[in-house]
Amino acid sequence: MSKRITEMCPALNDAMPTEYRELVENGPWLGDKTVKDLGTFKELLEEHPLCAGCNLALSLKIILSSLPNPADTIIVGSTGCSSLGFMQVGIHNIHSLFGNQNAVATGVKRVLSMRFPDKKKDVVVMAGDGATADIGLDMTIHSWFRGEKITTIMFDNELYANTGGQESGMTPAGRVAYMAPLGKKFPKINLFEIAKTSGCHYAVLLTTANTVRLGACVKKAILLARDVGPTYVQIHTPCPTNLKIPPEESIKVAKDSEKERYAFNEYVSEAAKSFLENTGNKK
Ligand SMILES: Cc1ncc(C[n+]2csc(CCOP(=O)(O)OP(=O)(O)O)c2C)c(N)n1
Ligand SMILES: [Mg+2]
Repeated sequence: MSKRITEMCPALNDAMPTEYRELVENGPWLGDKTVKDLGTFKELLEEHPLCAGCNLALSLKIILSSLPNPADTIIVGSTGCSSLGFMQVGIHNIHSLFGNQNAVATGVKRVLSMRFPDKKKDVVVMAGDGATADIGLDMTIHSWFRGEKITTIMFDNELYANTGGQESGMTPAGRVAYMAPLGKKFPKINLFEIAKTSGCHYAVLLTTANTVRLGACVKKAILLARDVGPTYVQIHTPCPTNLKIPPEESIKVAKDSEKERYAFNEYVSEAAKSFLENTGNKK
């Protein structure tokens, strides 16, 4: 909830691991970091146990490097591949029961608003497609209906990767997976359109193909959630392990998908537009 929790007792300074000292002294705390600053500061997530070539891991690193105020950000995660990375993330994060992430985030946001009325605390949900659009759909949509000021980020690898490859509502029609050998019988859910009609003030569809744009959109989504209302970021994160993509080709797969069926699409509500205009953030 604040960088003070990360800071160490000066007497223990010499005893702390170098990694930790670097995070405290040169983490993304100062200034408004962007993807372009990567390499100049200590990242909130460096090593992680996700598979080689994982687009979700790449997105996670980009997102964590684009938080407008990491020291006052709380991430609410859910079970799935992304949850394996959160143990190594250097800011507050909560692992909620699978599917409950937007309900938990609602509670966290409301309590923080009461406890720190004069501070801006960002609550960001990060979860897979199964958690967001299948088992947690009720929690996701109802947080949007209620106008909760939280950002929901979905890592859309288009299946339940962590449990071995079952189909989800976000799996495209016809897709065969390790545990869905007959192929998906109906089309992919259009959660982007649902977000637009369920009270989100900002919704964006994108891939890992353009990391600078991904970082900028995440930042915008979090800033709009602070002051205007719910926001939604849907990132296509093709899974090399389940989709049998050679790790070195996984970015190419994301790039191709952006050209074909996962084209960049951004929705900004009228209220969000005027907020951006008034705050000079239009660009
Ligand atoms: C309440 C509950 N139901 C089911 C599970 C089993 N489970 C763990 S991970 C997972 C799949 C997650 O899929 P997704 O949200 O798409 O994330 P991914 O692993 O693809 O990143 C499931 C069903 C669970 N842990 N808890
Ligand atoms: Mg998934």
